[in-house]
Amino acid sequence: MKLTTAQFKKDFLSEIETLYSTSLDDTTTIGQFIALGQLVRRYNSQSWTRTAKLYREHHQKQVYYFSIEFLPGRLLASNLLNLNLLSIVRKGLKELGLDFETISRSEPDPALGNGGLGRLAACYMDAMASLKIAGNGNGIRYRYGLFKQVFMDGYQVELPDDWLHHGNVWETRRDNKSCIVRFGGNVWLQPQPDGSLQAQYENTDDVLAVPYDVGIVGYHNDITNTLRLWSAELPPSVTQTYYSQAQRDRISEISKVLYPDDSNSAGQQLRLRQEYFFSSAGVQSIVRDFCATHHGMRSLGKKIAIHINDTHPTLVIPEMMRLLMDEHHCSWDVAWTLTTQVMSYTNHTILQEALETWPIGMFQGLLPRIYQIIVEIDRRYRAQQTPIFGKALVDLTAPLGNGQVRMAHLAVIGSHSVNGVAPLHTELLKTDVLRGLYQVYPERFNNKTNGIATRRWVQLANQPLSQLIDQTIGSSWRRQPDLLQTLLPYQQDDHFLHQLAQVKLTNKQALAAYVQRTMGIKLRTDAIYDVQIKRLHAYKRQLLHVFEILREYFVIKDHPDQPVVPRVHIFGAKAAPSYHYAKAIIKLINVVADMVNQDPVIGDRLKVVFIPNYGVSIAELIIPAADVSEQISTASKEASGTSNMKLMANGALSLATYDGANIDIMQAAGAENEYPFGLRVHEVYDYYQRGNYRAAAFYNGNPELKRILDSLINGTIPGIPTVGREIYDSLIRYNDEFFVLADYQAYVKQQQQISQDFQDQPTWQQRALANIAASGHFAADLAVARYADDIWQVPHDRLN
Ligand code: GPK
Repeated sequence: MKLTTAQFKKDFLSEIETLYSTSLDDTTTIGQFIALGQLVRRYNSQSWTRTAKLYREHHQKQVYYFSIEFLPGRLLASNLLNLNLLSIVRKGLKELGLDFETISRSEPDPALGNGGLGRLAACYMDAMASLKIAGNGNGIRYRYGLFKQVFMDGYQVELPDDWLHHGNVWETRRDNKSCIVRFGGNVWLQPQPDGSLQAQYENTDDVLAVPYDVGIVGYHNDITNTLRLWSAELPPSVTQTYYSQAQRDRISEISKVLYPDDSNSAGQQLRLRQEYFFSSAGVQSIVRDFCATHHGMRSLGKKIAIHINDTHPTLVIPEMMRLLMDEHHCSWDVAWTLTTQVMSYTNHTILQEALETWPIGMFQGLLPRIYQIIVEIDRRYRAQQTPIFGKALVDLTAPLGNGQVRMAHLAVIGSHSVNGVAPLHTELLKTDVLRGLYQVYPERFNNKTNGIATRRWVQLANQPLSQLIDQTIGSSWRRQPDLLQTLLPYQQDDHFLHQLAQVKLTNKQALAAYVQRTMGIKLRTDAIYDVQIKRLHAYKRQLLHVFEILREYFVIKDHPDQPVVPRVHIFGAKAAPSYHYAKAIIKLINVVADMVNQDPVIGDRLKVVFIPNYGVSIAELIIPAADVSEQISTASKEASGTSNMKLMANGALSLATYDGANIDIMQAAGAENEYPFGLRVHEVYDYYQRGNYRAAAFYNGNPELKRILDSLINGTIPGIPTVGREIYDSLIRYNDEFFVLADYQAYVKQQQQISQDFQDQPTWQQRALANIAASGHFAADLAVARYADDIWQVPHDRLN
């Protein structure tokens, strides 16, 4: 939009005046943020209204992305970037004596997700708007986000994340779009005079779902899509006063907190209530909107696409069936055809414990009508497929089995498309996790490799790099990230490589300043910044990284006078509060960090920083400063990874196993520009099949490794008698489930290679550039365009 600096200043001051009835110098930073947010909303309000109208008038097919997690990050800067107002606002504020970055940092970062899955959903929202796809998000407005992490005595402590304390400037409550979601009670089918059956309910627990809409601004295209987040409230009723406190609590609990357990199927009833709550409210509002503009249901499949992001929203399938049959009087067959036309599903993990199942007893009690529908889906599936595939396979793959409702099976059976998130992952879905269903529906399976919002992760997070790229190849890459390829010839340009090194230095200085200010640790900026940022999970093997730190520590202690290439090891990770082992590793990292950081012999040659409360905003600070990207999961376990893509786009070289999208990064940027190592998937599977993995053999066969492991239990690392023993036992006594010891030697070899290679800065920067240049490959815009073409069948802008 068009705006002068003078106009902006005038508008901003008047916003302050309207909101606070006082002058600018009498406001707080958060107050200034809220005023600025309101103003940006006002600037964008026509676009939001117009977008909705445009889609309606053109009868554009709508995509609804259902996700129990969204991690949008702070929105002020990204909205301004997309509205093309960032530099005007920055300049205007400066003229008013204010600093944009300071104001921006006061914005709460909504932690409505755990990790990769939730951030992916947010990157895709941004991409849909930027591609002019009529894309809507559908999720939960958690009153409290993922816990705030602090360390006390090195242990993780969880504090509530009161992100709505000052309200949320970006949201609009829409009471007129509320709907009722029913739980529990009794249900029966009542024959009607016309012979049809009508579902009757009694004694249900009703919850009012109220939507809060957040505008998602497209990049320089005057499009604003909607992310709809549902909040659970008491239904309006004359008898409202008779709700007992217990009933009130049960209702408000539904949208109170995000489940902090990621990659783990939480068995709790509340989780199932959350899942049905946002699935039902979302589908009801979709069908209501659809009916307002269409006659009958016939064209539903052509006008609506519903995407199921992991299994949590799978109940959209029986819920759509319920609405079509019970409220719109479709036959089963018509309803089923429409439902499967509309639905598509993405799987994000092969970990068994993350595949959701619900005990039938609990499910039936909580969702009796939905359960009836699932029973019928199950019955028909068995009747149809048994003659073709036999009873054994059908038992294995049906929606109901072993006394459980199996969400992944229901999602595959009720969708027309099932995708994994990297080629290897999709292959493992076909051959392992969902192989039975792949036999039944081979045509449904496809791959959609994950992507990242380059706008946030490069343009906003790394402005020094973005400016250098602009100066070098012009600014078209900002719309078409694949143009980053044209940077590759600058591998031969010494001046450019020098500037690239300067950019990295600037970013390291910014991170070092943050670490100094918040943790009191002083970091050298000429060290290798070796970064591992992701959820704390055994399969992601932060432990392997700790072993490398201990190895480096012992090298210096043994040979204090020998020169070493300085390193800074940086961690960011939250552990699920109930994940005992992950919390033990957090304690270990913190203890090792103290031991190393305080040792005068070590000095500034080796530092370890575990930055607390990792999330989107801290990632934006760490990623641009990274030299080395640790992507060291056990081969087969990381479905894709997305921090690997963000780090490469910022010029970090991957130290990576042959897992998930690491493989694709190596292909795109050239393996010679990364540090691959470790077991391949087939070797991991061979160990499983043969049962011949012996962790102790690696321990006994490698004195260096033995010394490291022994240091966990012999007092070398002080203050971890229990934690150290527990970790030691997991490796030796319980035979190292994730093959940490098997990969140790190959990992260390690459780490040593890194120390050597880093000293040749021109060559290192050439390789960093190869990564940046190849990163366009992983732009979310491209990934979403593939979803649009292959799965949702919706039109979109071309990226040129
Ligand atoms: C996968 F199953 C899950 C989950 O519950 N949470 C989550 O963040 C991640 N994921 C995968 O672990 C990553 O490999 C992947 O890149 C990400 O989802 C997005 O697909």
